[in-house]
Amino acid sequence: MSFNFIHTADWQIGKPFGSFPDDVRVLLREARLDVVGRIAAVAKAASISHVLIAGDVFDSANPPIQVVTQLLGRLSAHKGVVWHLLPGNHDPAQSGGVWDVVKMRLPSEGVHLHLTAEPIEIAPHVVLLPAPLKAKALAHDPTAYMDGVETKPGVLRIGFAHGSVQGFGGMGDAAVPIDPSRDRRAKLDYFALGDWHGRTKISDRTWYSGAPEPDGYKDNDPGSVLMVSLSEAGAVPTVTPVQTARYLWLRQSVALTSISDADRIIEALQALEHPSERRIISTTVSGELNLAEMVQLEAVRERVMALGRHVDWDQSHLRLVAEDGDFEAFGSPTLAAIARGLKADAVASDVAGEALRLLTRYARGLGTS
Ligand SMILES: [Mn+2]
Repeated sequence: MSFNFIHTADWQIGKPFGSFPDDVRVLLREARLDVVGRIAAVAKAASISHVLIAGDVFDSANPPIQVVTQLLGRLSAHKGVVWHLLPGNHDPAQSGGVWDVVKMRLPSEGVHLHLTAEPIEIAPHVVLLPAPLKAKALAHDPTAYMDGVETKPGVLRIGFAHGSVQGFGGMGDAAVPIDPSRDRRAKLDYFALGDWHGRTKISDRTWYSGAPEPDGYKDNDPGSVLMVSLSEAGAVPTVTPVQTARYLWLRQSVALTSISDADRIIEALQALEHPSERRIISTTVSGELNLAEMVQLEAVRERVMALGRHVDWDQSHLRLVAEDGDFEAFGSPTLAAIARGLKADAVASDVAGEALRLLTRYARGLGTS
């Protein structure tokens, strides 16, 4: 009895991405919905019918109704794919919450909600053991009941839960403890977990799939789903990651001692295979530059801006090292005096440093941005 399925989690549909400009927020929200189609394509290409979404399907417990209808529309557009949805800590199963809204609009087939901790046979000889969350935090392990669930010999047992595996560095964001030896205790053939947004193998049978579309700069290997093959009860599963992400999120941090160090910023971006229109970049520069270099850095910044769909450029920790003589080139004794004053204050004040940078740009005819 073999069984193949896809394990994914942490879709966080409806995440607002409030710190981004409006146009980018729209793209990032849309990418989270679009990934449904890419996952369905992965399933169909491998003749897989079942997709397990291990919690945090929605970003919040009360999303706007159109977030729910949009997702249900995407899910039901793929005939032949059965989606198994599990509440997580972001979208716990509480009365009057998002799952009541989903239930009322459930398509006639293709979408299964697992709102109670009840084993269910999802295919012949395949039993799913879900551990839905009913609260954002729990003191007890919601998967403990799986140990006592009896199934017939030869039946495949798949655990399905959302939370933090204990003793694994407190990973994940849910305050829900899960015993890392649950797969052995409950004789699970596979344990599909959600919460940690990166792909992580806990044991041969226990995996976090990570989010199929990254939602932040965390360097934890997000952006794929897991294709899982169970050959027979008790056998070690074959787990194959498949990339599904649209956007690559990249955070770079470069300390500059001279302007030539800034080449590293460009080189790192040019080395990426992921196309620039699908990169979300955060670049932080620190260190010290002189006035002429500060002006050259503006050109670097403009090049970087063209190497991503969104670039968050932070140089608030970069210090301008200026000689008083530099300011005489402004051609105005008044401006030079102000610049000298700002330079003295910049030692203790970021605002004075930023004002000096802007004054320098302005005095050199470069505008004030
Ligand atoms: Mn979570």
